[in-house]
Amino acid sequence: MEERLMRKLGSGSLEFERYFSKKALGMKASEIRELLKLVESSNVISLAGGLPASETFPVEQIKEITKEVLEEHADKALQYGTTKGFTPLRLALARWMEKRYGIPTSKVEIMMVAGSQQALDLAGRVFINRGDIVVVEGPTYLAALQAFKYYDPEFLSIPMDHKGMRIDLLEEKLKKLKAQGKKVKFVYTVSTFQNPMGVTMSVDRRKRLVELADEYDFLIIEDSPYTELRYSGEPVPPVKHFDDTGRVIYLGTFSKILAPGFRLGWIAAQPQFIRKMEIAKQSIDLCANTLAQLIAWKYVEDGYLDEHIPEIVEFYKPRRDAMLKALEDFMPEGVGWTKPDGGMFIWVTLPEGIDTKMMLEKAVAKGVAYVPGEAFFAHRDVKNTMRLNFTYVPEEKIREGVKRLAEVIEAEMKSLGD
Ligand code: PMP
Ligand code: G9A
Repeated sequence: MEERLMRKLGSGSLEFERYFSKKALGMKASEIRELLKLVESSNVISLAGGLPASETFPVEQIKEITKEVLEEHADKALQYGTTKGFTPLRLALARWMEKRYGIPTSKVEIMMVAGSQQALDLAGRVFINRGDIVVVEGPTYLAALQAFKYYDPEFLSIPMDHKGMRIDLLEEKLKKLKAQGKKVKFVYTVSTFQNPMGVTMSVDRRKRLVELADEYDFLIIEDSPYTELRYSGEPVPPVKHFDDTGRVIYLGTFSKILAPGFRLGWIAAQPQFIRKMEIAKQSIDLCANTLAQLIAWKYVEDGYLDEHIPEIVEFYKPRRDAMLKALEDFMPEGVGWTKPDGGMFIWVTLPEGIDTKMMLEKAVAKGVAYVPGEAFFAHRDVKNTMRLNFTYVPEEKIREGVKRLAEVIEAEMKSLGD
């Protein structure tokens, strides 16, 4: 038996590649997901994956709510549901959008999805024709690039600074494109505590982006998983708050305010957009996990979410501070980094000439991992940056991890100078 299994798992006699579609052959693995495999199985301090701390998962509340849901609503919680999602949850989220972000929202504008990652794929499906111009931040969330890429857009990457996407540069590009008779299909932005940089788009830029969308006729996909994780500074309204025409498609998720294992997120958008994405979702998974939806409904409706957010913030703030302090204490001259008011990431820029992808192996050998910045750029044309996560490991480990990393960087800088 064993022998047969080994034969099947081994290279065997099939030439597997020739069975794949052209699309499948073009798919590339996510660097983050691959790195997760590596650090799961070793003693490396991982500053790589964007994982929430498991200590923040509200286990007791989840137990309590699950019991209640199963005792009182098992018929719905264990049954198939509509593709758009469980109506009382959609209603609760519509109220949440209004109360929290000042965005008047009706339940017909909300659809539940299997994490905002699924929403990114749905956006690709319903909006992107081959060759359409999709604007992304440079750098941007790499799994958004992965999701959109499947639909063959042409990426236009707009540089970032500490106030988010350079909207002035976007405007220049839009003018040029218009002169060539071309249009942008949508702009994708992680507007608040961006992944990977941690920066937040300023209010002025948010307003201008919406004005430009009206003027140049494009959509905006605002992906906002980190908005509630603010450790300092004043809240900033979502881009969608400034949208009167329905051009902004807002993506929310329970991954960072409840637990990512629920695989539950939502899309808030014009009913016409929701309807098309609903049809696209039908063939993918029929509906989002209903048990998860009913638990999330109680979690929002009964006020647990409001109570839990300040607890998460209190838990992560010292971790953010510990990373900033360690960077300050250990990094050599010539290394720069962002100073985020929230979220999960800090972005580090090394001197030109250092290739962080090449350096990763040395860092892992010294017991620390990060995500090389290259994969966050649509055209993979920037080599000297990296993303560090500060939510997953405790303060002492963050400090030790940054110390190890600083040593690796210092050695790399020396060898570059030699
Ligand atoms: N968008 C961004 C910007 C993210 O950082 C993440 C998760 N790291 C996602 C989407 C996907 O999140 P989920 O599917 O868990 O909601
Ligand atoms: O792929 C995951 O596990 C989600 C994390 C995303 C990230 O690290 O940006």
